[in-house]
Amino acid sequence: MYKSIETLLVEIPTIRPHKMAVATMQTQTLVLIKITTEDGYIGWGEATTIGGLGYGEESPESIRTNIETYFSPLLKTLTGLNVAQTMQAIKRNINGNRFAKCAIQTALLDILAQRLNLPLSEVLGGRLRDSLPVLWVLASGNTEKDIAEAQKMIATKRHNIFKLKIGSRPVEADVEHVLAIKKALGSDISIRVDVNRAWSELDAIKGIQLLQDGGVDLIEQPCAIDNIDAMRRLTRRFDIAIMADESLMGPQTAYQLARHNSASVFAVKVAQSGGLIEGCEVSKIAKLAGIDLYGGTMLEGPVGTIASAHAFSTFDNLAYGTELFGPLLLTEEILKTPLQYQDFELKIPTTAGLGIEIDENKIDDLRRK
Ligand code: MUC
Ligand code: MG
Repeated sequence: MYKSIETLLVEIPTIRPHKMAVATMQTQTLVLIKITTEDGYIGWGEATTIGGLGYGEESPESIRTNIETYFSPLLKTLTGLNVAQTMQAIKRNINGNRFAKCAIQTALLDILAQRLNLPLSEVLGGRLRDSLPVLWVLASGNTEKDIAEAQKMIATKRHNIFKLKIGSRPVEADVEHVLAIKKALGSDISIRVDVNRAWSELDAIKGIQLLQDGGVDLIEQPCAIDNIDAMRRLTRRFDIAIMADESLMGPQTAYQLARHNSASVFAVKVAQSGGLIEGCEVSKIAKLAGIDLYGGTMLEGPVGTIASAHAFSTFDNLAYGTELFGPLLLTEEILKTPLQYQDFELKIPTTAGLGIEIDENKIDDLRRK
């Protein structure tokens, strides 16, 4: 049934250095999966991560090795199964590897949706919207540059919500940086911060108080991944939204975070969840627990971005919008027709499958040989 499963590492420089507490990116390594069926369908998926092993426990190289060594031979033995049965067989045989599982599931759903001649969102239960709000992340590392970048985004109607990457400087210096940007952009512009788990609980108490007083709207992943007790205490202590990002690794952790009241918002990421379907499950857990939703990214290129958009389009409340801007951070386009960003939103394609056309020549030029 499956003729080939290819894993491509595609290197694309970013438009400027992207500075986070966990890594500074100058290039993004897209991990793309291409599945070709015996009857001629092609499905694409993406398993991109951030900063090699700087962000998570899977690297582009480990993802490719694991797909080529374990997933691909197994997939070729699985015939006559639907997507759910295929993923069940994969999960029974392969532990962990959420990013690879997500990419493979995406490619299989892309193929299924093409067979049904439906947009992928319909296979996931049905879209509730045709476009999604998208914020921009200011991470140049320089306050003046960040302000100029944000002002340009607002003037061109690309983004009017901003997330700032902090956590690599002392708390006071970070707070000064954030509040200078907040003041320059004005009270109508929503500013959020992502600490990428850099703070101790005491740092967090100090930083969050100052940021809350300064009019910031949301604090993302202030403390360590496993420290969900600190996240609970911070969520309870402050009025400002506290969002779980790295601590959220699929439905099981979503349930634990919800059960312990350790976040008021979930950043749903399809790769971190282990698949589009699992990302939708995380959204259901949040809904039942009264937790708000935000559509997150692992700074994927257009494949993972649009796959995420199809999944997020099925969420009935996305109170904090999305950060599906990954392709806009890259200097090269790998689609024949770029994704459409306009009026602060990303349009979700209405054609079959993912609804994108990959420029395979471009990928061939950029891929690691
Ligand atoms: C993260 O931690 O949120 C998402 C946007 C961005 O700039 O970095 C990523 C990772
Ligand atoms: Mg984050």
